Amino acid sequence: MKKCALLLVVVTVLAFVFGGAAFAADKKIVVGFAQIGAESDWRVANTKSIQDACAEAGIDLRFVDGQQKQENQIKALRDFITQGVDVIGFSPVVESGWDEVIEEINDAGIPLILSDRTTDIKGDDYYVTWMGSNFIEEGRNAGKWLVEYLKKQGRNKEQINIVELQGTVGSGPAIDRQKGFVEVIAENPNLKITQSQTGDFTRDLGRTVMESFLKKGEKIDVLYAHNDDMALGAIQAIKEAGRKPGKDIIIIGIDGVKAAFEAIAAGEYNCTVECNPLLGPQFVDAVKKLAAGETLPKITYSIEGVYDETTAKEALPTRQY
Ligand code: GZL
Repeated sequence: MKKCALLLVVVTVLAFVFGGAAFAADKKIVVGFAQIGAESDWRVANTKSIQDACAEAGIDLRFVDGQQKQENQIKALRDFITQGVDVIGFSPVVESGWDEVIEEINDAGIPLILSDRTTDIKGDDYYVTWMGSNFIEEGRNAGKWLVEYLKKQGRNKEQINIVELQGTVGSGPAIDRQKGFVEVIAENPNLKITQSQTGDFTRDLGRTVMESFLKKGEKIDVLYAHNDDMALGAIQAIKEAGRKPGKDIIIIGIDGVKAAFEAIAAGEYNCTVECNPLLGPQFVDAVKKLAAGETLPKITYSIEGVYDETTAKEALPTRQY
């Protein structure tokens, strides 16, 4: 018996010394996941995907909802270290402010999987793998769709005023979706962003900020929202202002949630750029590969589409989130 115990200690020490995690062969894999919150339909679908995939794989998932507060996520990460979980999964609510706790995770020798959002920490040796979307590409796709749509409408010479609902200030998707969109419209001098403010990725704030945009009384031709939830909230404000969403004001959002497809089918929304939240199976696959000692790719991008009134209605029955 003593020999087995000694062997187990040696294996565990070696695993930590060589920076590997010590997955005990005879027990369930324990994963700590620090989620951002439940701020949008996208996030709710993302959480369900991770929880369902972990349950199906028999993984012991310690799941914490950070309620969109960085301090809650940092506390959860520290708790996972204390619990000695095998793997930590994490979607950082904003890009900065993680250096200290990430160092503690690395010092504890617990492998870190980034899912969805990223941090501004330099280099990529602090995490094992990252899976999610190319947010700059999503912003570019939104801009490209708008340029094409205006061309088809014969409005590519008209001065077009765009209002923008940004995501959570300082978050990867907000920074990069703005970057990608601005890159495309900069090539079209008739397109101008006249008002831009954060709606923090929520419907409520999307509605109230859109109300304030409308109250200014300036010409508004397009709404570009960094997620569908803010756009869906803004649609309420547009209707309350006696305007026709999808007609008087062209509306473009990102995520591809079911409610956006339904709004497009109803003629109240024009385009949604897909951002796949169903990362659970990919996340579990990465955990299993880690436990098997396999190496993982640093980055895995989701494959995503762009949907508008020509495609959304047909795709609606197949949508999973
Ligand atoms: C994008 C994700 C964003 C969604 C929002 O990958 O981080 O957060 O676009 C969600 O709906 O709140």
